[in-house]
Amino acid sequence: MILDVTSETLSGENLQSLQLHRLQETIKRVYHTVKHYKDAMDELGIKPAHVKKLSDVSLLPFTKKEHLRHNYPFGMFAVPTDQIVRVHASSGTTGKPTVVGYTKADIKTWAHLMARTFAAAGVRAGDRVHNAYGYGLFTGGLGFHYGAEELGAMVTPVSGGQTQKQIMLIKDFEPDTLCCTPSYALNLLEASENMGFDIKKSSLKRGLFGAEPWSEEMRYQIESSLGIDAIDVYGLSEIIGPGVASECIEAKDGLHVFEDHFLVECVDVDTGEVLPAGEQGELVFTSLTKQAFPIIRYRTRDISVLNDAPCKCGRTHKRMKRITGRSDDMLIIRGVNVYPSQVESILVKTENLSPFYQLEIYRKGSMDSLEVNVEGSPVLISQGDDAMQRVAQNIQHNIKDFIGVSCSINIKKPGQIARSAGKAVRVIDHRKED
Ligand code: DLL
Repeated sequence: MILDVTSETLSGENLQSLQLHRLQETIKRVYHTVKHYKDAMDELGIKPAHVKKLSDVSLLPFTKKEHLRHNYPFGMFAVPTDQIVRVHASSGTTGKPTVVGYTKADIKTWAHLMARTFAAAGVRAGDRVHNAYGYGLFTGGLGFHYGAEELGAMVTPVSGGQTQKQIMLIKDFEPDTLCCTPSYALNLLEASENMGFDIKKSSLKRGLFGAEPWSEEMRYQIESSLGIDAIDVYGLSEIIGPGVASECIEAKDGLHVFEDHFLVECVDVDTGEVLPAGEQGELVFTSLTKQAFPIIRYRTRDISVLNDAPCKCGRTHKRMKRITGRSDDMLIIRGVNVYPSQVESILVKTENLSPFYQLEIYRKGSMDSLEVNVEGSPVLISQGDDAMQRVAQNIQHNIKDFIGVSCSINIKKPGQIARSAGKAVRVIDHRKED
């Protein structure tokens, strides 16, 4: 079967009329089937018929994570539960997770979008995919799995963990495509070095990385140390899972949003006002084709910038810049806004460090303090305290210069920062423990 990607190059006018038709159908459907949406629209005096053009989407109420929590577990479903064939749930650090559901048709749509994600990254039928995203309630494992199969690739469903075994499977099965979080790619690199295996010389040609923020510098680090192309893949369970937006191998310059299935807006975090392309804000998505769990103007809390300039790959779908971080991950330290990914950019560029790091924030009295824990390379550690102190001072200086915040740096020995098989824990905010 040949993957149909014609919708990726629709002209602006054709794409917009497809989106408007799908938006109107979605609004009509949720208004009549999901109590939350009817109540929220009635409260604003909006009826489905008021949505006459695409920009009328801004008349509709936002949906927030708390609305999904209030309707736990199945209250946001737009079809009877006997039509649901799969549920996933997002991990949520506190309280109940958010539950999402899929009909058979939704699973097909998702597999199709993930097949397009693989194709955009340069994967073709017959290629071999090593899938180390976690299988389970998390959408990563099964999302990538179904997409690879839909494309006609051979998928090894390793899931996360058992890192040494994964290296053995990479050696023996000779995959060309690696799928995992960017931080886990670095774990694999470290494990292969410990096993005396040069992963750069392995069969791997590319990796599809996502599920956590990562910087351009981290991309460079992964590409140069694993000898692969590293492609950014974005999504969230509330919208469908992975398969919401993805980079193309031709440009690797922003992620194309699958606009035939999702309407994207970028809004001011504080006011909710819709921002023009080029301005940084929070991404908001409306699903256009989902049956079981349609979602209207979902506030993702993910910070990005939209770009509607043409891309050299020929796709007409808008691009979003790599995620800077989440609005709720933004640390405010003594009045300075700090995203962990900004610190990452500086650490990864510094010589003689390993890319494993963690930020800890403390409050003593009314004073916040930031501690950056980062592992030194074995070479640096062997050079002793003076050398480590020089590197620490250099990082401190760069963080103050580029981000504007003072911090202390703890250079750790290799292996002292916890490794994760999925999303890395980059921040421990001790202020929240008070
Ligand atoms: O992480 C879905 C996914 C799986 C995407 C595998 C890509 C690859 P959730 O667990 O619901 O779903 O977490 C969604 O993760 O709101 C972002 O904050 C973050 N995130 C996902 N992809 C990226 C990315 C999956 N490429 C949350 N860059 C989102 C930065 C990302 N952050």
